[in-house]
Amino acid sequence: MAELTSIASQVRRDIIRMVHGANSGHPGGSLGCADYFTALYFSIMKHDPAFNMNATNEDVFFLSNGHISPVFYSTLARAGYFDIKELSTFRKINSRLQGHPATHEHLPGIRIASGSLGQGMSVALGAALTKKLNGESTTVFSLHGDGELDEGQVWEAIMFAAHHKVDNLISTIDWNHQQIDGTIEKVMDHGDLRRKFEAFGWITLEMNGNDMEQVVETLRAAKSLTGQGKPIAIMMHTIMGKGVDFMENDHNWHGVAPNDEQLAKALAQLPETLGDY
Ligand SMILES: Cc1ncc(C[n+]2csc(CCOP(=O)(O)OP(=O)(O)O)c2C)c(N)n1
Ligand SMILES: [Mg+2]
Repeated sequence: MAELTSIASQVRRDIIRMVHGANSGHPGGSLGCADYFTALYFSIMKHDPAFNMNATNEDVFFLSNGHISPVFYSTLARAGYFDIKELSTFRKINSRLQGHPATHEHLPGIRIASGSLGQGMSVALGAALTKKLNGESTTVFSLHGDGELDEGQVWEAIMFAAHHKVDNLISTIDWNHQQIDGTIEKVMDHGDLRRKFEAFGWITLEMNGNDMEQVVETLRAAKSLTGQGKPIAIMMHTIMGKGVDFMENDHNWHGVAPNDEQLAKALAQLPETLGDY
């Protein structure tokens, strides 16, 4: 557990340094999801950093809220998909690390373009059904922002998944109660998300997404619930900007880069554990 927590600290440093280096990007949601990504790629998923697009006999992850690409790129690099030095090219011209992930750049670990919100669950369903047809006993994971649930396509996918008994899919909702223009409650109140997923026929779990032990335990529990005829959703409580005190719980850090002074303040709060890129 201590090792995972220390990896997550480095991922958070990478996020801050990448967004500062590009002077643009999305630190808030990225910081909030750093523990989830670390647990997934360093403990939960069966995956191979010698990347192949088809992911045959591997677990597979789809990021639907593509704007939090910094946490995805850092995790992939730290897990060995590509050289950590490439993180310094984030959002630069001709970089493989574009602001929103795309397959065009052929960055190892990226299997779909995302950033146009609402589409990732549909893609994850396709992959999950394919794996079932192929007789694989692997799991498909997906991550979605809570603000992203304003997109109608997600609810079509939620219905489809239950109807077609896609029970090898674990979709996590980053329930940070923040989105681009303010709180979820102010922009579009979802009410009780967990009860909604249950009403749509999913098995649901809930966790503190910023408590590594809980994240690992809940993801393990979710994996053990696959194969029971129902898709699985995890309501993940996170804090936008987690780990950097002046960014926490503030939607203004959804998509703004820290200046030099803010960078120094942030890095002072995040121990360098694996070595900066
Ligand atoms: C289809 C679509 N509509 C609107 C946007 C603009 N947009 C980017 S992020 C965002 C808010 C998303 O909220 P959430 O998923 O909760 O992200 P968080 O702020 O928590 O990181 C919006 C509306 C988009 N990227 N795609
Ligand atoms: Mg949100």
